[in-house]
Amino acid sequence: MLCFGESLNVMSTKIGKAFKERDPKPIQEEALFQKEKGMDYIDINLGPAKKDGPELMPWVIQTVQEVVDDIPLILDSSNIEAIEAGLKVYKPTKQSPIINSIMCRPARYEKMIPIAAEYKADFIALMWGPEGLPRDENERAALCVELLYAANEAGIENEKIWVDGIVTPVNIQQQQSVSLLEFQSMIGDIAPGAKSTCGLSNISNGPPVYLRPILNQTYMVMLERNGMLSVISDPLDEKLTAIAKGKRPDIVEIVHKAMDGTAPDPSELEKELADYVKTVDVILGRKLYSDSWLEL
Ligand code: THG
Repeated sequence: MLCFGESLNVMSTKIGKAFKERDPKPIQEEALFQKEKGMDYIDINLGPAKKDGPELMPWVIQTVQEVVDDIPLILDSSNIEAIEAGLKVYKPTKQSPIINSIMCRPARYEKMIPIAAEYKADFIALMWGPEGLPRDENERAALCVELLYAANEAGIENEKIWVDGIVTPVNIQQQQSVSLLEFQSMIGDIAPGAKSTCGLSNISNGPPVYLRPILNQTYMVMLERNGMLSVISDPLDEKLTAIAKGKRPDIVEIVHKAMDGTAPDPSELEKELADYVKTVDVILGRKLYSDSWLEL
């Protein structure tokens, strides 16, 4: 599982301030930190950046690449001019940079696909359609086929496209977490050769902070089993990265068993593994979500 560091992010107080004041130090420290934590890509998230995006994105990219030039970058902003300005100054890395993201809305993708093609950038294909979040895996599949067809027509092959079926908070709509798992297992057929990614931490957006890691870790293993290739994740969560990098086969095994319904009863397991079994049941909707699911 590839890990894309999420925390070079305008929503973080420290980084948001550094973006605004054009202070390179916190940004360079964060990039070096993510490298040390084993991140495979760094997501540079400016948010909407409506006003100064086209000036800010190239500045952040150059600031990061001054200290880390061997990790590819992900350009994350809804400001199209900011993305293009960033690609213009991007110092080539072994893997192509990734545009985050192109939505399944013709008015957006008709502008952005030519930019991806011109700069030979990869892009994240976000399954967000004209009516917003798709209702189920079949709507996700229909959006995916439409967007990848448009990209293929422009000469971009599936291998440069990272499909993002969209992770949603488990405490709001459990059914959506299952729908994404279903969609994930369809990608190989509907988009052969395409890669995949997701904003993993979205699943735990809402639940108490101390419960976020177990939700993120469990869902990552479940998604990987269904074909997920990468996650935009929290580099501070060392256990998550360890699981992603194959260092916790015991956790992977218990999650798979829980998915199949063949795990032992949680009462027969040590607490660490029992928590993963309980969390699989919550994500799959076998148990109703409540903040106290681990205590039950
Ligand atoms: N898909 C794609 N790109 C994405 C997302 C996605 N980019 C943005 C987001 N979703 C993924 N990135 C984050 C970044 C931060 C957090 C979650 C997802 C997060 N931050 C903490 C918070 O908000 O509580 C801490 C912020 C802080 O440092 O203060 O949860 O789905 N393609």
